[in-house]
Formats: sequence, C-alpha cells, structure tokens
Amino acid sequence: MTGDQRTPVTVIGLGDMGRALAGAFLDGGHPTTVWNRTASRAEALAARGATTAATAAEAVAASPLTVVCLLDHDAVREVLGPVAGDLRGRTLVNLTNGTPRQARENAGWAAEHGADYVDGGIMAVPPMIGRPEALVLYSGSPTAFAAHERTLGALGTATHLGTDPGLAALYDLALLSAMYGMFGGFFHALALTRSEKIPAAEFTPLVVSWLGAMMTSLPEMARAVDSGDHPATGSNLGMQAAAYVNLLDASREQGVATGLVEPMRALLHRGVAAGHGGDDLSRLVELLRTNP
Ligand code: FVH
Repeated sequence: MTGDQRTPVTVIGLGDMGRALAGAFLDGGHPTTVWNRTASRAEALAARGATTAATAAEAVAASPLTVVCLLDHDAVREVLGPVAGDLRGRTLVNLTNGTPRQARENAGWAAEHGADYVDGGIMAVPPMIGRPEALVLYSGSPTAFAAHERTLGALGTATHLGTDPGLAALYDLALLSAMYGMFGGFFHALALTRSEKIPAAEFTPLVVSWLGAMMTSLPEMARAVDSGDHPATGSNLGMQAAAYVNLLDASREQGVATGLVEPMRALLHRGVAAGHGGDDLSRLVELLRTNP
C-alpha cells in the first residue's frame, strides 16, 4: 500500500511519548499532522514529513483519526474542550494516562459532540513504540476501534478489551501497580544490601532469578482469587506473617526506612487476625477491597 492510501492521523501532544507515536505513524506511511502547545517540539517530526498544524482545531480537522497523548486528564480537557465542535464525525483515541472514571467521562463528552471515543493505555516506553512488544490496550467504541485497528497497529500490538471505555485505564493502572510493587521491593532489597556495601550489580542477578521463580506462582494465585478457595501449598500466611517481622527488624537495624514494606506487614497480620493463617498468601487480595 502506498503512503497516499494510508489513513491520515493527527497526533496532539508531542512529549516523549507523543513524538514516538507520531514517528511510528510516519514510519507506517500515514500522512501525519501534529500539534503541541510548545511548537518547537514538532520540528524534528516536520523534518521527517509531518504536517505541523497551527492550532489544535486545525490539527483535528486534518484527519478522521486524532490520537491524543498529553500529560494528564486536565491537559486533555484544556486542549480538547475548545475544539469539541471540530471532532464531530471523527474518532478520538486518548492515550493519556488516566483513571477509568476519567475515561468514561471523556467518552460521554465525545458522544455529546458526535465523536467516537476509544481510550487507551500504553504498556511501553517511547523507544519500544512501533515494535510488536509495545502493547497498547484499548477500550471503548468497538466500531471505531475496528475501523482504525490497522492504523493503530503502527504503534505496536493493539488489544481491544471491551466496549466499556474505562477498561483500558483500569488494566493500565493495575499493571502499573504490579510494576511499582516490584520496583519498590527491589529498591528496598538494594537499600538493605547496600547497607553492607554489597554492590547492587552483584546482588541484582539473584533478584532477577528469585522474582522469576516467584512469578511462576501467579497463575495459581489468580485461580485461587477467582475461586475464593486459598489452600496453602507449603508456605501459609501465618508462617509468612511471622517471618516478615524479621524483614522489618533487620531493616531498622541496618538503618533502612520501612515505609515501603510496612503495609505488607500490616496486611499479613490482618489476615492472621481474621483467621486465615492457614491459607495461601493469595487470601490477602480480598482484604484489600475496602468496599467489596
Ligand atoms: N513516557 C513514558 O514512558 C510513559 C509510557 C506509558 C504512557 N505514559 C503516559 O503518556 C502520556 C504522555 O507522556 P510523555 O512521556 O509524553 O510526557 P511528557 O514528555 O511530560 O509530555 C507531556 C505532554 O503534555 C503536554 N501538556 C502538558 N500540560 C499541558 C497543558 N496544560 N496544555 C497543553 N499541553 C500540555 C506537553 O506539552 P509541552 O509542555 O511540550 O508544551 C507535552 O506535549 C502521560 O499521560 C504518561 O503518563 C508515558
């Protein structure tokens, strides 16, 4: 297919991620129009063939599909609010990080203005964009997604989760939660080992290997969470609650702050107090729901 036959796309927001998105559309042969509050950030893309719009309204009017990637929800409302009328009959794909509530709010707003809305969550960093390992989660209008799936495929692997526009944000934030949990644990581990001057680079291969082994238990834990049945397979919650205290005591003794690891202690002890000491650790998930 030649460049002329590819769907024209507009990208609004040219931060680190927006520039990567626009670059991937250009690489895919899509006529690409860009707009950014700070106009100078469009220069390198213009040199690669992008059309620079003078205003956000002009950018939206240039393509049937507008992809927005701004800092946050407030920036999205600030930029798109004044151009709502220009979106009529077009598709808006919002890849800005946000909450499920914000995504649903955006979808309602877009519908009021006659636009199709798809929300998205990018599970990748900018250098990954344009490669299959860049997973981009979408939810919202299934017809709009189907119409533009091929175009969105230029960014990475496009996965549509369902018609509820809030789903992509929910999955995105849940995956980020797993990621930050891992980073938090890793940073605490490094603070502990560094307290004895053990080089991080020497210790880290053990962390990678240990986390890899522990990750194999996640699917079984997921089955337990779904069934509500949490049989322990050799490492029950009560035993872990007792051992965990040593992690806190050692941290204090080694001069390491316990802020990152204290909440898990509290949760483990709540589990024991609720009579779940003989269960698997997966039982803790239900204790996290404040409004089950
Ligand atoms: N970069 C990453 O690794 C992650 C990967 C996963 C997805 N996130 C989310 O993507 C959104 C954009 O992230 P970003 O990395 O492009 O962020 P910045 O480089 O900081 O660029 C921010 C852009 O937003 C524009 N902007 C901010 N406030 C306003 C406003 N009030 N009005 C208009 N535009 C605004 C900013 O414009 P400028 O400062 O250049 O004028 C940038 O274009 C984000 O949701 C991540 O969570 C990225």
